[in-house]
Amino acid sequence: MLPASGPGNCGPKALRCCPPYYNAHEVATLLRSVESAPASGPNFRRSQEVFAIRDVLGEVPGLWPLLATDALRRALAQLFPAGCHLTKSIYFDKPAGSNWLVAWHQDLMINVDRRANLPGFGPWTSKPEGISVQPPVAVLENECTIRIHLDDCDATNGALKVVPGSHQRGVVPAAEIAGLTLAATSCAVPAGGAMLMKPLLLHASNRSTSDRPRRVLHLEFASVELPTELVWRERKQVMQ
Ligand SMILES: O=C(O)CCC(=O)C(=O)O
Repeated sequence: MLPASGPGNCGPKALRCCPPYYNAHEVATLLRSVESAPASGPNFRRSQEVFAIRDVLGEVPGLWPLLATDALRRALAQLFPAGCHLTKSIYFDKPAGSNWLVAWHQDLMINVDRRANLPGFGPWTSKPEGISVQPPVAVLENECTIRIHLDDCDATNGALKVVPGSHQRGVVPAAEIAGLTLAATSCAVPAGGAMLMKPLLLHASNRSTSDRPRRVLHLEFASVELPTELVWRERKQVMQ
């Protein structure tokens, strides 16, 4: 893992773990807001092992004003000095003792409003919650994910494991992934802390062996625009 740095000092690396962005009161308020979600519809996935809300900012409109603190805005201004937009938001609750594990992967798909025949875009998927596509690698290289942790998180309750530097390899062929994961490291983050990573960073997470939950708000941001034929389905302009 790279050395810790403050939100005003997050450089253009694949991964940074920063001191808390949100204090205990703010974390409790964020959790109450998420818990107010209606919990039904195609964006909700609930089982014993995981509770996930896709497009959580759309499902819980009161969440963004709580998230958009000075600390988050400073971090975004450092990452995207010319401004940016949010492109995806997901809430993940990995409950205590959960058997949910996530295999090694890169985040290659973006959510869009329609299909379009565009060079460099594909494969496409259509799910009940909407259409997704793998864009050209330049789009993925531009994006940055901020994962806001709402519980103390370590290797026992599903901290992300990552392969440092793997974001610089473009789209990694499936056959090469296992060899690269020998260099993996686990990213512990305190409640209220944020983990910043590039979507092309290889990552995975283990089952929980802990009696503590691991709740995370996963937010993706970009400064590039898509071709005029396509719109990011969850696009939200970020005012800095
Ligand atoms: O939160 C996790 O454990 C994994 C989620 C993930 O890998 C993803 O959203 O791409």
